[in-house]
This record gives sequence, structure tokens and C-alpha cells, in this order.
Amino acid sequence: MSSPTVSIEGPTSTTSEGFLAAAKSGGCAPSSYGSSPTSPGDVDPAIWDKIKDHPCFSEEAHHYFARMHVAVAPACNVQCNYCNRKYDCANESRPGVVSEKLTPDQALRKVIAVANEVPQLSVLGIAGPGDACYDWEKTKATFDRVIREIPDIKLCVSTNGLVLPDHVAELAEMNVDHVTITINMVDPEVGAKIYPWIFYENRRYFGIEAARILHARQMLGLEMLSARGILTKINSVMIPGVNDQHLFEVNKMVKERGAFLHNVMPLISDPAHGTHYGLIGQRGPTAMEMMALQDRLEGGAKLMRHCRQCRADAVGLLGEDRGQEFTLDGIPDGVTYEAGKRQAYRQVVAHERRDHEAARSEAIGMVKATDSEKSLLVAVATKGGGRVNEHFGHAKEFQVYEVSPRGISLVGHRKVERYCLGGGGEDAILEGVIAALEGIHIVLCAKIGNRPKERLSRAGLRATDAYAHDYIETAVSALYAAEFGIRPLAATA
Ligand code: CLF
Ligand code: SF4
Repeated sequence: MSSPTVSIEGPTSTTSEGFLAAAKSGGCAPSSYGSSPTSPGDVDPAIWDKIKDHPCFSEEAHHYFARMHVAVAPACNVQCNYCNRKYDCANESRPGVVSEKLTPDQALRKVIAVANEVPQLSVLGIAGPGDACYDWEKTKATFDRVIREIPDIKLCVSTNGLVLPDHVAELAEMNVDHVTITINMVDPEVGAKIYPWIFYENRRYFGIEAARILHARQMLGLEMLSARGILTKINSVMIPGVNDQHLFEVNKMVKERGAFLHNVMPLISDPAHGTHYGLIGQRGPTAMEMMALQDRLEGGAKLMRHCRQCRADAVGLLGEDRGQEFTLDGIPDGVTYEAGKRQAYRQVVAHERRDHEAARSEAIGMVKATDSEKSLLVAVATKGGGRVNEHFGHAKEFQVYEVSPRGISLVGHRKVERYCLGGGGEDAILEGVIAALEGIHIVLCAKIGNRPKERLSRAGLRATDAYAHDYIETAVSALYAAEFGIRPLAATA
């Protein structure tokens, strides 16, 4: 086996020095209050140990670690009004997307191929299309095969919860310690507006009766998982006018039953997807409505605010999708697992994390020590490692940080179309980027040209590359200091 080559931004550079240099010179990251844990001090050490490499359950881990999904369990026992079964399960995945469906043997081949090439890989998830617990034999067969070959990969399951209680004991036996349940309601009257029917114990149920059964099974499944120490994330789809206000009750009830995180996701509704909601014109929330609801939910169950509603066959860090690099037809039959790259990468991350944690603590300490009442929303262009390291024109998303005397917190992200396609930027795309950055005060990036900077300025948006390659928290705290006349920190960790 040749010596492993790893980098914080991908599989191309070499040693830990190379990794650090790449992170500082190439391309982005976070910290928080109220949202998913970002440092060992935020949670019990045993829990931190479980989540520290899981990019969805720990916001901090999402700067370093990647997940992959395999679409092996397409059957479903529930109908959601935001789902068209031609596409992936919209409870955990981006609507309107069709994923490559695999048998358990094909899934094993794909996981090995990805593990050999993507050193950041830490989690294998089954997240649709369909329900991982209803299509249980395929889920189990896939996990059994993968864990035999790659024992240190974390297994993760997403489910609508209807038959979850029947499989909790097996999930525990298989060491699945991260489970997501989609819970959109705790009141069957609300549920009847979201679920037209369910299929349970060989019978179809409709309306309120269906929602009542689904609710009871979801609560039972959550309680059973909590009793076994399996960490649970609750996904709720925010549907304006249907369950947006009701999500306070959902948050309260799942917290009482031991949910670890609550992930409120926006409804994505498009008539072209052929869903009931799409066809009747039910709208999804705006980015600002989402943020406002999440802000009001602070103080209840901890919120996940870095979800990207990824595909059911997604591969890579949460903000990226490398799935197209690993389609089945490009993977040899006899592929075997080589652990070297992943092990080397973990050593590199352990080192980088110590530096980042020290920089984050210093930055947060500084903003908390101010007597300012002000807050800023900062959009950051980043490509991994927790640094301001992406060019404005290359960004496909901006991570949104709020900085205030309460601290520095990742509060969401804004997806955009890449502005610079080579040979200059497209004005129409830039207008779309400006619209996506509604409510943002300042944009941080590694590089920005005069033309987009001036256009942003005319729209009331400031942008700067003065903090290129700094840790995000360091950059954001320095910006806050400069903005409100407080003594700044040293610029780079
Ligand atoms: Fe996949 Fe889900 Fe596991 Fe993560 S995704 S099964 S918990 S490994 Fe993560 Fe993707 Fe959001 Fe899901 S960003 S859609 S929350
Ligand atoms: Fe669709 Fe998932 Fe709902 Fe099933 S549980 S109807 S696959 S969104």
C-alpha cells in the first residue's frame, strides 16, 4: 500500500503540515450558543465521544468529517404531503432528487470505494428513499456487511418512526447510536394536514386516525431509544400555516422524551415535483422566517442549524456532494478496504482541532466580554477546516454566523449559484446571490473582485477578504471588534 495522502480539504495533500497549510491557504468554518454542541465542554464526555466525529450531531465535526448515504431501502409505509415517491424521502433529503438505488452488496462496494478515497468519511447513513425501518431487512443486511469490513464507521438511520419501536433492540445490538425521527406534529389534528394515510399492521389508516397512530409510535420509539442511550435527532419540516407555530409543542415534547437535537428544516415545495403541497401551492418558509422560528425555539431542545437537506445518496462534507464521483459503474467488483488514509486523517484532525478550539474560546471570550448590545449577521465563504478560505465567486453556499455579546454561533446557511464560472462573473447570478443574502450585514471571503464588491455595496451589503484564511470565529470576533470599537484579537491562530 502506498503511503496515505490526506488533507483537511480533500484527499490530495500529504502530512499534517500539508493539511494545516492547505487549510490556511485554500479555501473555510464555526461556534455557538443553544445549537448543536461545538466543544467537549458543551456536553457530557461520553456523549462528546459519540458525536465528535459525526458531522450532523456535532456542528464542530461538520468542518472535518463527512457522511455518505446509501439508498438501499426504497419501500415506505407513510404518505407525506411533501413527498412524491418518484423521488427521495423528503424527510431527510432534498426533494425532487432521484438517488442511485443499491442492493446491500452494491452498497458495500460503494462504501469501501468511498472510504478509500474520502479520508473524512466517518458516518454511513440510510436516509431514504423510503423508510429504513420499514424496509428493515435491506437496512440490516447493509449495516452487517459494512461493519464487518470497516468496524470504526458510525451507522446512522433516518426513519418516519412508524415501525421504529419494532427495531430498537436490533439497532442497539448493531451499535447504531445515532437515529433520526421525522416528527412534524404532536397533535393528530395537525398531523391530518400533513399525512393523508399510513400503512400499519397490514391496514391502511387515513386522516386523524392515521396521525394518532403515527404520533403514538413516534413517541414510543423516541422513548425506547432514549432509554438505551441511543442519540436521537428529530427532524421537523416547517410548513408555514400548517405546523410552524405547532413546532414549539413538538420541540417541548421531544425534549421531555430525551431528544438530543431538533432539526427544523424548510419545506421545499415545487409544483414540478408533483407533491400534494407543490400542486396546491403550499409555500415553504423564507430564510428569514426559518431563522426567526429557530431563534424563538432557542432554550428548548438543542437545535441543529447546519443541516443541508442532502441527497439520499450524498457523499462528502455536508456542504458538498461528491456522489457523482462514486457511481456503481465506476467501482471495480473486487474493491478492498484500505484503512491508511482515514487513520492518517484522524491524526491530522486531532492536531488541528486543538488549535481551532483554543482560537474559538479566545474569540468567544472576547465578544462575551464586551458591553456592546449589538449583533451582526456575517456570511462566510468556506470550503472546510473552519476557516474563511473560499473565494466569493466560487462559493456555492455561505455559512451564516451571528455574533453578539452572547457569543458566536452558526445560525444557518444560504445556498447560492456559483457566481464566477471562469472568465468573469454573471450579473444575473450575482443578483441571485444578493437576494439569497437577505438580512446579512457583512460577507467574509478569501478573495473578492472590485466589481462584485461594488455591486454588493450598492445593495447595502459589505464584503471583505481582509480575514482570508483565519479561523472563522477569530475573523468574526475581529470584525465585531472593529465594528464596535472593541480591542481586536490577533488575526490568525
Ligand atoms: Fe445522514 Fe441524517 Fe445520519 Fe446525517 S444527514 S442519516 S443524521 S448521516 Fe445531516 Fe444531511 Fe441534514 Fe440529514 S445534513 S439531511 S441532518
Ligand atoms: Fe416520502 Fe419519506 Fe414521507 Fe415516505 S416517509 S412518504 S419516503 S417523505
